[in-house]
Amino acid sequence: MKFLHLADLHIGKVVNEISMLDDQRFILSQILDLAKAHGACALVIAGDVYDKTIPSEDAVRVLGDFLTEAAERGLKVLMISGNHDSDERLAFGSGLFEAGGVYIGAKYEGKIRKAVLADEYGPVNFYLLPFVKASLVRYYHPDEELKTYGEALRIAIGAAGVDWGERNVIVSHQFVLGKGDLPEMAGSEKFRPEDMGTVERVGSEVYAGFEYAALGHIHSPQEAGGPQIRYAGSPLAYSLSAREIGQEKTVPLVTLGGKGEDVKVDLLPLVPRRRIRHLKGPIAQLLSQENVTDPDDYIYATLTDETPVPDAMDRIRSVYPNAMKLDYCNSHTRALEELDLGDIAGEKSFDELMGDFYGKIIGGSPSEEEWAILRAAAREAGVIS
Ligand SMILES: [Mn+2]
Repeated sequence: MKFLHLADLHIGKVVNEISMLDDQRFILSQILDLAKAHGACALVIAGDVYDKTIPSEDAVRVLGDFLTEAAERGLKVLMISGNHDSDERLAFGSGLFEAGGVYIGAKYEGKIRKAVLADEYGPVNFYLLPFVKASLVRYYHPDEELKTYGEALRIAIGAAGVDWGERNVIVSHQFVLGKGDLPEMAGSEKFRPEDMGTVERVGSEVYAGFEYAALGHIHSPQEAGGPQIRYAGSPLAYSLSAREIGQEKTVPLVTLGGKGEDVKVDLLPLVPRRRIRHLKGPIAQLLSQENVTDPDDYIYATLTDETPVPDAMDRIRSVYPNAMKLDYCNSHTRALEELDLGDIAGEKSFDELMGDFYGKIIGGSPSEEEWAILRAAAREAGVIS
């Protein structure tokens, strides 16, 4: 049996004020073509289906069209909710959808939903475990001593009645440590690993015994503790972080043989409708004709000109209409980075500091009205009394 592993679609995502819906439609259609070209019979979607708990009408339509198209092509869909999804809303109609081969595990209510597909070797059980917090699992298993997300998963999986003599796949959306290491973030995740308490970190050993663990949550494609425990990563770059710009996004094609046979994972490259690219240099160089390629791409431009360029963004958009972001890197920005704020502040009063700052940035000194606004803000922030 072959299936594609997707995760973190974030349908409806907006990156630097640009809607990704057309890009998402494009990449989802490419994924359907890949499924056909490689003979996959199912799509696994490991959570963060939508970007928001209340998705826009357009986002709902994109998912609806995608599921309909998948079902029309005879593909089964196995989907869970992630922390960005509303479990209740994603669960809507899931009982009905099953007749169309769309299995949704969006809401944990004490038992992991199991969907059974079959191939020439027999059944394959897909355990659809939505994103869960320890408190939710504790609510349904009050007799169990559990504090961490790892313990919660162990208990939830333990209660699922998995037949380890059969082939089993788990779909899960959690913060998983691979062999004790933190996962490598892409930059578009809405959390930082250093903010994740040890309670929320799940050891990859909780997925031991499954033929494959299809994970979601981290947007960089990677293994998490073994070749058959994987983050698919998001299908598109969703941030302008140095790591995610230019990162090749892939979709794992998982091939299951009979019980005990090796599980094969091939990473199929995805080609976005528009790439996000970071260009750096003086504006004249960036916009000179011989340097301009793929003008429809999403451009993040860093200008190295020493003086601010008038109407810089308009000029860039006249060549790159989908430019997303503009900033500068020159001797002034470098000097700012090197400034020691403690040094500058020294023993100066609020009025002296603000006066200096205003003089440097705007020139002159603030008007009485501006002083009133500055002092009101400072009072509110507790800086002055
Ligand atoms: Mn995500």
